[in-house]
Amino acid sequence: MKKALITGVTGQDGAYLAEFLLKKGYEVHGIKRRTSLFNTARIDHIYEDPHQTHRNFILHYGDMTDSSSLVKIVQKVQPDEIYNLAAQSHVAVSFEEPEYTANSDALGVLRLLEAIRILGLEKKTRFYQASTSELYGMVQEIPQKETTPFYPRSPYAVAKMYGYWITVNYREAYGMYACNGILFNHESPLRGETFVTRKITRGLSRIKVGLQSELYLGNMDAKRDWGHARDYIEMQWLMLQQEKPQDFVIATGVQYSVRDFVMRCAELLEMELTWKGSGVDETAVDTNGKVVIAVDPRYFRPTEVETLLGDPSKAKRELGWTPSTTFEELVKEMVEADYSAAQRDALVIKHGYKAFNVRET
Ligand code: NDP
Ligand code: GDR
Repeated sequence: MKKALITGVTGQDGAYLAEFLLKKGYEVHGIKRRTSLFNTARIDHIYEDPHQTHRNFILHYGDMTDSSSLVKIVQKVQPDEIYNLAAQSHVAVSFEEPEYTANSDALGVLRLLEAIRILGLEKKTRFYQASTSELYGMVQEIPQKETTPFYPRSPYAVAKMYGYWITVNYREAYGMYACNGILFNHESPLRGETFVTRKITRGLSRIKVGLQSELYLGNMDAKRDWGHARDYIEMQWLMLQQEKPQDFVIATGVQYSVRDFVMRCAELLEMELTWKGSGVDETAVDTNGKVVIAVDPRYFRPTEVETLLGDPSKAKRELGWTPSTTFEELVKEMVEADYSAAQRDALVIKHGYKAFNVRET
């Protein structure tokens, strides 16, 4: 039975990947942080009671900023594969917490690679690094592929650039099977509520059922290449099953703006929106003239990534991979999940109970 260790197992991708690997027959180990409230909502459905004698899904406390915890876990698990998904993954937050972001997203990668090396597992343990399209930042070529030069535009992207190169360096220096997946944005109903897609599907759903009055957004014209997380985690696994380690761009090759995402979502919720004004004064109003969406400059970033479009032809050619979920299907799945949650919250409130998940993002 193969053993996999996933850092960031409580996150969007970690949850999908853990479920996927369990189905493939792996013994799956995950690293979770100590938090003051439960942080395992995304993996509760696959959780196994630690009092059982045999388990295929095992969680360990650890942190990317703490070498000793990482070394101990890698030593104990002796994994065949490590998927390094843990990161402070919010680009805007990285401007607020640049040092912590560098510690977890850059040095964290080094700590894990060193754990493999110190324990003499270079020939046994294969390593996947969650790299990102944010590396392209101020784009130097359209579409972006594996050979496109990087130009990071945030503390997050700069930290991830270190993670990318240290992975390449350990592959070349120590012959480790280590590779980067350069993944473009991927979303799902499990996406964190403060990323723009989920913020829109959740916010408009709550407005539709009367739980919220307005939704505030930042740059409406940013363009992204959005895929479904479920499709992308399969690629993370595939990358570790090849003869030789290589880096791959994973994307759909199709681009939409934040505004396109809003309009598709509104259409599904049967909300008719009209845009008014421009720049920081831009709003979207409903058929009664009531403001539903307003631009709030607090969501602008000091340096923005305006446009990203990936070229996944290497992954198609060499791994036989094509994404199976279209943009339309992605938005629909996310809207259905958030609309149903909003309806549930509205019902609970109507019957005199306080819904627990009412905070605006
Ligand atoms: P999430 O933000 O949903 O999950 C991040 C995970 O990392 C969570 O489990 C989080 O724990 C954990 N984590 C954060 N900091 C630490 C730390 N210091 N020590 C241990 N664990 C930590 O991200 P995604 O699932 O969306 O993304 C997975 C990875 O892929 C990330 O590295 C991200 O940067 C990268 N990526 C994501 C893309 C996307 O579009 N989703 C695209 C390209 C790259 P907790 O639950 O406790 O917060
Ligand atoms: P991104 O995702 O920065 O691409 O990073 P996010 O959804 O945060 O932003 C996408 C674009 O939307 C614009 N935007 C807003 N963003 C947020 N979060 N909130 C808003 O209100 C808002 N309004 C407009 C942003 O300015 C941006 O242009 C994600 C993360 O998952 C990273 O970890 C990952 O590496 C990259 O995708 C690929």
